[in-house]
Amino acid sequence: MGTKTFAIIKPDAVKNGYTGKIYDRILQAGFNILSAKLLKMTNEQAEGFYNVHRERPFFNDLVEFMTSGPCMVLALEKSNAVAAWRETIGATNPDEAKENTIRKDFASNVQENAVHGSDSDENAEKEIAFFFTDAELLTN
Ligand code: IDP
Ligand code: MG
Repeated sequence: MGTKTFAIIKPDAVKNGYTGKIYDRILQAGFNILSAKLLKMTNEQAEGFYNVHRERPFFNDLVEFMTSGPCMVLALEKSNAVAAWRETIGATNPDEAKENTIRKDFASNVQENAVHGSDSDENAEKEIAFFFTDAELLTN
């Protein structure tokens, strides 16, 4: 299992003032932060990042949401990072998320669900490379 995953503190969470609280959850859960930056996604970035969802009915709304304000993108490190981070964030729909998960505590709804997490080691690598150069990632 890989040691890296990719996370986003999404525009709803930044706008609602949860950036610090979510950053704290990341550290509490034992992740090392290899890199982080605040940015406002362009349409091109959001469409590229979510390209796998292009045919889904919610795609246009998702792109509009992800470009609606600043977000924080992060490269995270931990053993079994992808599964560990998915466990920490909870189900896509906050109504189905377990207690004490980030989405349970900070998400507004199934679209504005506070955070992103990669779903596989392969996608984690691609997603990290989408937003960070190798030189921007801490090496231990
Ligand atoms: P994930 O973020 O838990 O991996 P995905 O199915 O990959 O969930 O969907 C990507 C993102 O698209 C979700 O985090 C959410 O913001 C949005 N999304 C997913 N399903 C729906 C939906 O049914 N309605 C509106 N937005 C959705
Ligand atoms: Mg996904």
